[in-house]
Amino acid sequence: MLIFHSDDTSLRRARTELHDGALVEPFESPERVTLILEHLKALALGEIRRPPAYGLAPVLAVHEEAYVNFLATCWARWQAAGNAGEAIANIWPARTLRGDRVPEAIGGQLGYYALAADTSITAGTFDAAMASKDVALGAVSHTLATRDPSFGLCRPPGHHAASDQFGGYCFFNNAAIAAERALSAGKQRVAILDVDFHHGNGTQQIFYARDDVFFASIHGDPSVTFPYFSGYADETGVERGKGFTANYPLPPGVAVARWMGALDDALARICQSGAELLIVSLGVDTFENDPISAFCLTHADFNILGQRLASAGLPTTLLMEGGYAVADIGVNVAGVLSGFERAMPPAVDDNGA
Ligand code: OKP
Ligand code: ZN
Repeated sequence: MLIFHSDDTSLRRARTELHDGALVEPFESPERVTLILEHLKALALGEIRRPPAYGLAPVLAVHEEAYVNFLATCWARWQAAGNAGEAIANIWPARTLRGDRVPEAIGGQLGYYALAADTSITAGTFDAAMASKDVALGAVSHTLATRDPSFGLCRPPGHHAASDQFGGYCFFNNAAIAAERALSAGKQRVAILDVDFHHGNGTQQIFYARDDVFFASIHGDPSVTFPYFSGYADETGVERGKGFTANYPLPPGVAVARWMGALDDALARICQSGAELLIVSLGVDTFENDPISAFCLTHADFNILGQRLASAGLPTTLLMEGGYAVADIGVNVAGVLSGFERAMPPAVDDNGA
């Protein structure tokens, strides 16, 4: 399958992540992409293509302009304010404070636009986020043009990014940007299936009141897992979007058979939804040895995941989200992609033979 990648995703090289009360080296590192790429090359899993630059218009189809401007200028303003470390939020418009005013100073704006303190903003962050969404757009454009599957090696990930919030290592919502492109290319309905360990709160928020994008997510129970305030089973959409969101929260350590059951249910709902395109938010932090997650998928399970995704029979674009067991990340991603190819129906030629 065609693989989309940009070296510019490595422009994000954060030094600090606030984790368990300490500033640590970020889990979401450029090495993740390097290792996946090495592995996909070694297995000759597909041609690797650099996407063109699609500019800001597709970003503004999903994100607020003021938010995009904030991301574009944050690092320069943070430095100009004389701050020594990376830009990390430490105050929010929490429940007892006002959430209806955007402060003027960069420290206040960080809290307004951040949804978590785990994600610093640094010198190359905006450029890497632009490259990441270009990777997603290149991949989905290929699938739209050919109906062939594609894989976008996005980094930073996107599924926690909401219309005007960043966090959980995400800045632009790559899957949402890709879905909007499919709709503007004429698709009537798109499905996004999020199999990352963490709930895709940003993707859910962006499409929560809409019926043109069906969103399903299988993830750690938010009552005990990041992002804590989103991803419960009773979140099913509002207004026109009622019934177009499906959440499958599962307890830490859940048996893989139960996880696969949720996957089958989600895929059945996607097939019933009338979706003409499937976008997979592919996190492999469901792996048994992931350092920040609590599911138990094995190498072999990722291959099965790929096969089941293909069995939906839809034109499919897979976009990279999380996965932090870096020594195994290449094997796990390759497992999904090769499982998908193995289960793909044979190509039908022009005579329908
Ligand atoms: C991003 B993606 C750990 C809690 C915060 C945030 C996890 C972000 C995951 N102390 N960690 O969904 O893989
Ligand atoms: Zn995750």
